[in-house]
Amino acid sequence: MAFQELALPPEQVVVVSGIGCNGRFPHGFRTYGFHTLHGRALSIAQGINIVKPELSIVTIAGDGDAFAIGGGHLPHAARRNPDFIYIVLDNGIYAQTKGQPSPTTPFGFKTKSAPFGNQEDPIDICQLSLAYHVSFLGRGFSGKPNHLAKLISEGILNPCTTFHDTWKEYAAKVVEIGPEYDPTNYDAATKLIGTQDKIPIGVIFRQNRPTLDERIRVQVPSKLDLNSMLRAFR
Ligand SMILES: Cc1ncc(C[n+]2csc(CCOP(=O)(O)OP(=O)(O)O)c2C)c(N)n1
Repeated sequence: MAFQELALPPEQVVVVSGIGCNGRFPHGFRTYGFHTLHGRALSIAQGINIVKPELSIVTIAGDGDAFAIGGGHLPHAARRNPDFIYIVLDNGIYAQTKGQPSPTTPFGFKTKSAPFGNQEDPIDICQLSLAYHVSFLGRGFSGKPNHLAKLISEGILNPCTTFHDTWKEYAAKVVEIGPEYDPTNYDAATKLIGTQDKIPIGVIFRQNRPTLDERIRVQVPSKLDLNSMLRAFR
């Protein structure tokens, strides 16, 4: 729906994923796709963005892929501000490997590998992303597909109910962020994310700053002739 809304032709899109159930994502689109290594989608996507800045890149990760094995990549990607969307399908579990606790699994949640309940506290991935100063942050819910399609450039609550059934809880707590909210206000975004009893969905934070591609092409001294160096790869 998002691709259609943006009228993006398939040959101008590349979907990049790591490993996990979510990693199958590139296989579901008639676009270019790159099903990469566990936790490494951001690295591959940044490389594609530098060499082929004209492509629209959609990068996909699960909560485990993005915040466990791949957790060291987000702060550095955030400070480079590459020009692509990073969608985290947060089902609060390692689903592909059949239900081990992930970084977003609640304390005490029982799984086959944690029969006495998960003994680790979860992290708030929106709070963490905001602390890393991502230039755009949003949250959607797959129970509201039209809203989600508009928010495709955001972190997503995407319940996978097979090993951790979050659907009922999310459906009861989700509220759409109203028009009075100013997503350019960092302090307001921090406060909104701290909301305990509800799950606000929509654009949480937005900031305009130069992208990785703009930085290296515009700000690197022209004598390095970066564009012709990169053209060698095309
Ligand atoms: C280097 C490496 N370590 C571990 C694994 C095993 N593994 C495959 S998927 C996965 C976790 C997936 O969880 P998540 O990223 O939350 O995605 P989901 O399957 O829930 O969509 C793990 C640990 C792997 N494939 N590669």
